[in-house]
Amino acid sequence: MIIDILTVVPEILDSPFKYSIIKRAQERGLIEINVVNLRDFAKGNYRQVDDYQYGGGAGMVMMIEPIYNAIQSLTEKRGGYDEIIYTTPDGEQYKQQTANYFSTLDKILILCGHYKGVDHRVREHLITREISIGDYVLSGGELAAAVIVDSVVRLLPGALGDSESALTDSFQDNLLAPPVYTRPADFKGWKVPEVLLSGNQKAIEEWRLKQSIERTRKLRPDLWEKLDLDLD
Ligand code: 6GU
Repeated sequence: MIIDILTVVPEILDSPFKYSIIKRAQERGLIEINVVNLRDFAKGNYRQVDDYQYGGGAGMVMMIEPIYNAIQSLTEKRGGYDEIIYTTPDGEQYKQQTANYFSTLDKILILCGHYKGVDHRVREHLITREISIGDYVLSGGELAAAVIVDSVVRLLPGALGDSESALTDSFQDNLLAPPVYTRPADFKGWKVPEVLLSGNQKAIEEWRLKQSIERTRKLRPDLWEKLDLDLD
């Protein structure tokens, strides 16, 4: 899978992909991540990428021309993208099922939003998906892009070891994951639930499912209601 990321602040993405699972996935050739500086496609001495908005108002807007040129150039180089994603707080809310879908693609481009956003013609004509990672505002789309990449890479076959299966992640079945424990079994009198030490695998699985259900009902009633609907 190829993930290209177009940004005006490539430095923000210097480190997120250098460690752990994402690093290993790159070394194994499962994924190629390229961070591209939008300014390289801007014109003039100042290589301007943003400008005042028509109609007035505070905040700069990302110009269409450098974005168009960058997307044209990258699209040609890659022979097309499966999705061109724009990160923006007013996009569709990112969910595990979106990550699952992205993980099935060969080539994606992520355009990171900045300032007041992009000239709306970019969204109308150049972008195929608009993604928000939650109902809060970030200074730019780079951290959102890193979130998307991380959530997608861990789903690629071979990215995780056997012991790290993504199938048991929270949200994969709309249930939160159960609590986990490791040694020691008793720390200052704080004990690990007895059933986990019992060796009774059936009882352990039942306990985990019950914990998942209880935690989901209590902490995420919105997921719990959806689960009820799914069972109908
Ligand atoms: Cl994708 N971008 C920005 N700037 N803020 C956000 C976001 C994205 N998702 C949630 N807040």
